[in-house]
Amino acid sequence: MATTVAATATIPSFTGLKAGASVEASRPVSQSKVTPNACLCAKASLKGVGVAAVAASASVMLGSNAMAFDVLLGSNDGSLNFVPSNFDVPAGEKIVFKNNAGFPHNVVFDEDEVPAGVDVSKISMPEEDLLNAPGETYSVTLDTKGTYSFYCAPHQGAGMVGKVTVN
Ligand SMILES: [Cu+2]
Repeated sequence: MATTVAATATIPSFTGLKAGASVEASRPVSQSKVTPNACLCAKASLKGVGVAAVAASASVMLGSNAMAFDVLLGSNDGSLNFVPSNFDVPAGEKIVFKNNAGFPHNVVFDEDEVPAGVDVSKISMPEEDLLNAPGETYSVTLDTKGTYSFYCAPHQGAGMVGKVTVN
């Protein structure tokens, strides 16, 4: 497990080093062939591209955070329910279910109470899968408009059910 994580973590820095090395290697060649003024221009435009790329990735991250709708699994007083249990989201907005209290929980969509053509197996957690740790999340994005009912398999009998309307 630790080995896998370490291997994955080295990939981005290796890519970064490679990109940096190729930029450095190309500089002496262009400097020897062009006037000092043109060289300054090339450096300035390279800098501009870097800033633009950083700005673009930052706005993408902000956008995805702003778009998420959060639902707590278990209320703060420990009762077994979704908070909120009945809500609306725009189509395509990410819904993030977050373990809060009284876990383990999960999120299963009711195959009889979703819009026609929606495959519940693609939007549900498997009934036997559970969120066990505090703060653990399950995210789903619903693209088809309509009303969906869902429940927590271990606590459905205790009334841990919910409804989302996608519009
Ligand atoms: Cu539950």
